[in-house]
Amino acid sequence: LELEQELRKAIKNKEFCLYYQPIVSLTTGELVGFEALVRWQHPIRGVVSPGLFIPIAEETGLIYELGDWILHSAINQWRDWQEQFPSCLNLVLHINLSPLQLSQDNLFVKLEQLLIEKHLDRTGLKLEITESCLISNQVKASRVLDQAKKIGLQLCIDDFGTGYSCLSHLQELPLDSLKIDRTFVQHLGQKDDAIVRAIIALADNLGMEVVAEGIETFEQWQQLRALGCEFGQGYLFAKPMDIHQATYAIAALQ
Ligand code: G
Ligand code: G
Ligand code: MN
Ligand code: NA
Repeated sequence: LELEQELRKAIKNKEFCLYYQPIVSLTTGELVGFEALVRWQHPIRGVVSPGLFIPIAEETGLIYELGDWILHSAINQWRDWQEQFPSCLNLVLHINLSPLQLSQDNLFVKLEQLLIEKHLDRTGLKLEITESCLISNQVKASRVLDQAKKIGLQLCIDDFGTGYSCLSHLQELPLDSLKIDRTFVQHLGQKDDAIVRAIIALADNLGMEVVAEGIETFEQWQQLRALGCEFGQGYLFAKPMDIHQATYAIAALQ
C-alpha cells in the first residue's frame, strides 16, 4: 500500500526513466537495436526494479498512465535518434506492453496519432507482449494484434516458453518475432538443448525472427549461433544503458 501511494506520486513527479539494452546480431555481434526498459529513480530508495513495481502498477490500474508515459518517452527518444543518426533507420526498438494496456480499446488509435504527430519512421518499432495476454481471450487478442499491424508496428512475443502457449493459436497471430526466455539460455550446455532447438524450429516454420535473452557467456552465444538463432541480448554484449550510453552506441555505427 505504501509503495502504491509512492508510485502514484512518482508518476506525478516523473521519477521514471528508460534504459536501453542492445540487441545484437549473433552472427556478427553488431548492434541491431534496443529494448526499452523502465526504471524508477526513487528519491530515497534509489533505483527500484520494474520487476517490483510493474506488478503493483498493474494491480492498481496505474499501469495505464505509466504505460502511456513509457510509450511517449520511447517514441520521442526514437524520433530524436532518427533525426540525429540516419543509420538509426536500420535499427529496431522494442517496447514492452503490459497485457492490460492491450485491453485498452483506444490504445492503437492514440498510438497512431502520436506516430503521425512525430513523423516517425515506424519500420523498426516492435511491441513486446507476453504469452499470458494471448491466452485469456484468443479472439480479442488476434483482433487487437491486427490493429497494431495495420498501423505499421511489429510484434514480438516475450518470455516465450514460460507461460502456457497454445501452439495452434501461435500461427494464427500476426507475430514477427519471438524471444527465447533467459531460463532456457541459462540451461544451454548443462541440459539438453532440445527445447531451444525446438523453439527455433517452430519460429522458423512460422516465419518469425528469434531473439535469445539473457546471454551471459561466450559459450551460450556460440551454441545459440550454431542452433541458428539470429539475434540476442544479454550481459555478455551489454547491460541496459542510459540515454547517453545508448546514443554513443548508435553514433559509433556511423
Ligand atoms: O529491466 P528488468 O530486468 O529489471 O525488468 C524486469 C521485468 O520488468 C521484466 O520482466 C520486464 O519485461 C519488465 N519491464 C521492464 N520494462 C518494462 C516496461 O517498460 N513495461 C512493462 N510492461 N514491463 C517492463
Ligand atoms: O521480461 P523481459 O525480457 O522484458 O526482461 C528483460 C530483463 O532482463 C531486463 O530488465 C534486463 O535487465 C534483464 N537482463 C538483460 N540481460 C540479462 C542477462 O544477461 N542476464 C540476466 N540475468 N538478466 C538480464
Ligand atoms: Mn521484454
Ligand atoms: Na523476456
